[in-house]
Amino acid sequence: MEIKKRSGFVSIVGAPNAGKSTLLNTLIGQKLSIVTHKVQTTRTSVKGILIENHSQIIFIDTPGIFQANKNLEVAIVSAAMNGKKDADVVLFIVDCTKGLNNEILFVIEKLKNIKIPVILVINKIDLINKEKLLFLIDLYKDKISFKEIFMISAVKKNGIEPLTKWLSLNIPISEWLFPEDQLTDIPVKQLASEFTREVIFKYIHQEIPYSLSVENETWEEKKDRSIKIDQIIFVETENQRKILLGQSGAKIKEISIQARNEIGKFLGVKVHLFLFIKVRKNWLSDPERYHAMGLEYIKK
Ligand SMILES: Nc1nc2c(ncn2[C@@H]2O[C@H](COP(=O)(O)OP(=O)(O)OP(=O)(O)O)[C@@H](O)[C@H]2O)c(=O)[nH]1
Ligand SMILES: [Mg+2]
Repeated sequence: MEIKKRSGFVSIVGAPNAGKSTLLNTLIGQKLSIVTHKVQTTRTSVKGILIENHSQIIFIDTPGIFQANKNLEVAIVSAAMNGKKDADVVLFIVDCTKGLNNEILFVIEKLKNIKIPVILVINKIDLINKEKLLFLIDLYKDKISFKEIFMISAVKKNGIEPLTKWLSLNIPISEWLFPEDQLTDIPVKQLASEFTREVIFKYIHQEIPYSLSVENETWEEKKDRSIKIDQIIFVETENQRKILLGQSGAKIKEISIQARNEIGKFLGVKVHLFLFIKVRKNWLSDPERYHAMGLEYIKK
């Protein structure tokens, strides 16, 4: 009997910080989407492509869904909602340590009437005991009719195989939609600026990461194969610039070293990274900057 090929889109959706990007990276076995302990890390959708037997599963990591207020928040949530529109399966991921809180209920509300099959993936099971987990499954089960429920730890890579197996058998029968060797749709250069943003999220503890963006200014491949990258970090105020710089530029230096290592590791070549901080007042209401990030600017 001829085995049919399958190919389809699986949208990973959930509240902020549920572990969506961690799951994508674990599934693909490579860091494609940045991860931090803070909410609203992911701003645009990132595709990661996995081949499992005869199936090509295209995962879409989306930004967290939450009650958005500011312009940038509205744009990020809109990107998340768009991410699930074209999906063949919606993978709804919850952080089980949160129980069934308002954040999760908010996402459930958004998923209630969709026609696409929804599977529930209960994440971070390394952090709670079995009894509590069983109790939670019952709570979640009542809310939407899920096609299937999985329990995983995206960080510890537990429970991943049954999930990918199920998906490989339940996405549509189709020719593969992407070339066999393609892993992602995120351009390498964009990923490089994302790595810098990730480091800033980790090093700066104020609200600043939420009001900055990182863009590549130049990208120069040298004869010795090393790459010189200039990136601009846009902030909104002079004060934010000062915090990012640190005492005599110590902070930005630390960030730059860390980001250079991350980018170099990913590209597999030596990287010379130069970071520039620019104050651009009101960039958060400048449609151009949103387009540069791959977001749609929606006026609030
Ligand atoms: N203990 C534990 N921590 C996890 C697990 N999965 C993710 N995390 C942590 O949860 C935090 C958030 O992970 P992300 O992958 O950035 O979450 P996200 O859903 O993509 O977040 P946003 O993009 O901000 O919406 C990080 O600190 C992860 O290390 C898990 O299975 N177990
Ligand atoms: Mg994320």
